[in-house]
Amino acid sequence: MGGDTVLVASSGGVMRLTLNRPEKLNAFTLAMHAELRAAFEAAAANPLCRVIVLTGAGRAFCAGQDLAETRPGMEGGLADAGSRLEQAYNPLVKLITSLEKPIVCAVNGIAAGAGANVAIACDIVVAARSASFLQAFARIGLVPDASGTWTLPRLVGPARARALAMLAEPLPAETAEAWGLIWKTVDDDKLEAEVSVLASKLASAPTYALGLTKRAIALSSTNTLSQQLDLERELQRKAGGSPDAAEGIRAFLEKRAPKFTGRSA
Ligand code: T3D
Repeated sequence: MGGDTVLVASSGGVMRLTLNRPEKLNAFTLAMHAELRAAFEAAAANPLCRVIVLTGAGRAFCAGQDLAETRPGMEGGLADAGSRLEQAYNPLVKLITSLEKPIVCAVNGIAAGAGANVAIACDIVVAARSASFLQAFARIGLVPDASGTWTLPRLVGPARARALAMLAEPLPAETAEAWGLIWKTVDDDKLEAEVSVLASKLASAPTYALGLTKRAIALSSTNTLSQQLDLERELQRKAGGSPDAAEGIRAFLEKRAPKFTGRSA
């Protein structure tokens, strides 16, 4: 699995996906989208995979859409920029946000355009201190996509979302952390080690319960409190019936560390 533009490596329950066009700052092409989707689908289907780490090769995380592939014709603008969203970005974001396993994004350098928005669509975002997040769209006459107009205001509030999108200035990783856009910032030379510790921890966590947790948090954006309470009741029924819940509670009572399998039954 994987290909030239997305490297895939699996070990100890962790599937690591590396965007691999470093000479073009890992800008997305349709070929890269196809490889990335296939890798996420494989991660979803493989019970041995309990956490996915997404990162970039070289000095950048991802510079968004490859503008050489987008290239407008001589006359007017793009023929149909919406079709690329329909074909590539929207399915990718839906896959990431509906995949019921934790996805960690290790932002190793600049994340621009759709690259920034794919990063913040992941569950836990850890960035190198030198990284930044750039809503580059206004610089080229486009609107934020890859769920940016949905995710940004929810994470940082509408005032900051509007300024980030309209001014298209890079947001340093530390500010992104302070504003709640990402989980945390670490020193550049510690990124790999910190993400590896985090991924190992998640790989031995109760994966089924984490997946249901992800579902509940996603649905909270449209549910009323009453609907959310009903949802929690249903999901707790499912989680409570899993072998990991029995193991977690037994381990607590026996004063030992739990050994979770990640399975639903
Ligand atoms: O239909 C549709 O396409 C709609 C979909 C839209 C989704 C989007 O993501 S739109 C937003 C697209 N992304 C951008 O506008 C960002 C473009 N890149 C930049 O602004 C800058 O590269 C950065 C600020 C990210 C980094 O700047 P810097 O100075 O560190 O690097 P650089 O020199 O600009 O880039 C290094 C190389 O990567 C360079 O190639 P070269 O000249 O050495 O051969 C550059 O052209 C290439 N590169 C960087 N970003 C892209 C890219 N090539 C193609 N597409 C890119 N997005």
